[in-house]
Amino acid sequence: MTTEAAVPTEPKQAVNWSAIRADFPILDQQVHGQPLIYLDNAATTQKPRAVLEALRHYYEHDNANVHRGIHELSNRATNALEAARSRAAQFINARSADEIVFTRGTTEGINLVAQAWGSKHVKAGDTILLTEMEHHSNIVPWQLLAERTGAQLVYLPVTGDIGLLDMNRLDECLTRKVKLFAMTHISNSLGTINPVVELCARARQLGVTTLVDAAQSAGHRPIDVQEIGCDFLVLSGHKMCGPTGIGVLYGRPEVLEAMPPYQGGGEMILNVEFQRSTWKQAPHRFEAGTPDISGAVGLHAAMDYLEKIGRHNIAEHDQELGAYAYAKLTRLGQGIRLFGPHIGRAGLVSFRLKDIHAHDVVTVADQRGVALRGGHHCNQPLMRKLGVESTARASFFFYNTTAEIDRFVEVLGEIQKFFGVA
Ligand code: C6P
Repeated sequence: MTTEAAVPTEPKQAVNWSAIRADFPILDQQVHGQPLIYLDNAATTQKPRAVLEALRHYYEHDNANVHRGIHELSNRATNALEAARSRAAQFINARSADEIVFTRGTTEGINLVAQAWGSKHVKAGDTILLTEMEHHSNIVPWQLLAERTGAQLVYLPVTGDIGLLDMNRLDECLTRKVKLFAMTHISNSLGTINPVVELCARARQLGVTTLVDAAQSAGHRPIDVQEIGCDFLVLSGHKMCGPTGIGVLYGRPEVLEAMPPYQGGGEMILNVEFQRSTWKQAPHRFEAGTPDISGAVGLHAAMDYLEKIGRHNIAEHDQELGAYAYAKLTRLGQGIRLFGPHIGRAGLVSFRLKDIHAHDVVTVADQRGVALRGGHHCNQPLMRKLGVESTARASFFFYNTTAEIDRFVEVLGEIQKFFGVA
């Protein structure tokens, strides 16, 4: 089994998806005189009113700096930040709020681990194992660490066009020399859902530390760090209905507590003298300076919102939209090349329309109101492996509809005709 397409089952509830769509004011507009069809959700998702209102309420009533004052507003702001931390712990089934570090997003979470954990545990001759489908955020920080320490990077291969991890090569790559195995949960270019439970279990058997990049999964399916069995997990709030600038790093408490600080400054210290300082315990040790308090408040509201819809429902709907789009796109015939697995895929589809540049596809689609993304999607090594420099990508969220997908496919048909590649 190479994908984890199945989502843990729960009693099915009927969800009124069109009522939910109405929670997102930005979707109700025209772009270039056409109704907006927003299919760039892997880059960032739109925000429901509940999140916008939480941000507004915070700034209208509670705004102050945290952990510093003993005045009422400062206490409220501190409580709001710590309530968001507890909410995040619950959202990913961490055992305690102390396992949650607020970051700017997935990228900063990985950099934090590469610097703080990596500088202590990785040395010359060690190996860091990644997969060939990693985002640059889960490659470059490890390259920087490898340059500093003399460690080596090894990549678990992806199988050609199908875009699954080649599990037959796992034993060869996951050896006792590996210090850390960092893997994406869902590929932002292929839509592959990786078997992170199995990968983490295999790593654990060898005492290898694991990091799961949940940037593309946290808003789309239930996440349970205890079930996954990872040491670290990172996510971005803005990809799951929350504001930009806030994210979460989960760390197993023993692992976090043994890590030196990431950045120095206010908030993370116990005592400072002219020549040396002592640090607070995790997670505060890793949060130097004023945190993104309003971001945490918005993320709290986003998590509540997603939970209210039900993440099992979201996951199911996501996969239905992905499968629907994939099936419709295959009908475009020889003129289209689709990337990633045929079945068990997440709600995004990458493709190329023969030799038409992805940016041309995206530009023409935009003129028709359809927001896509084109480029290497911060997956340059993967693109090279696939033999392309870029793809166009449509990525869905629960507020998208099959009617929007129909229109998107129709627009691609028009583009094919226009460029004569049908
Ligand atoms: N992908 C896209 O695909 P930040 O920018 O820190 O919020 O997230 C970085 C990141 C890390 N891992 C994966 C798997 C990702 O998909 C992303 C962000 C966006 O459009 C931007 S390239």
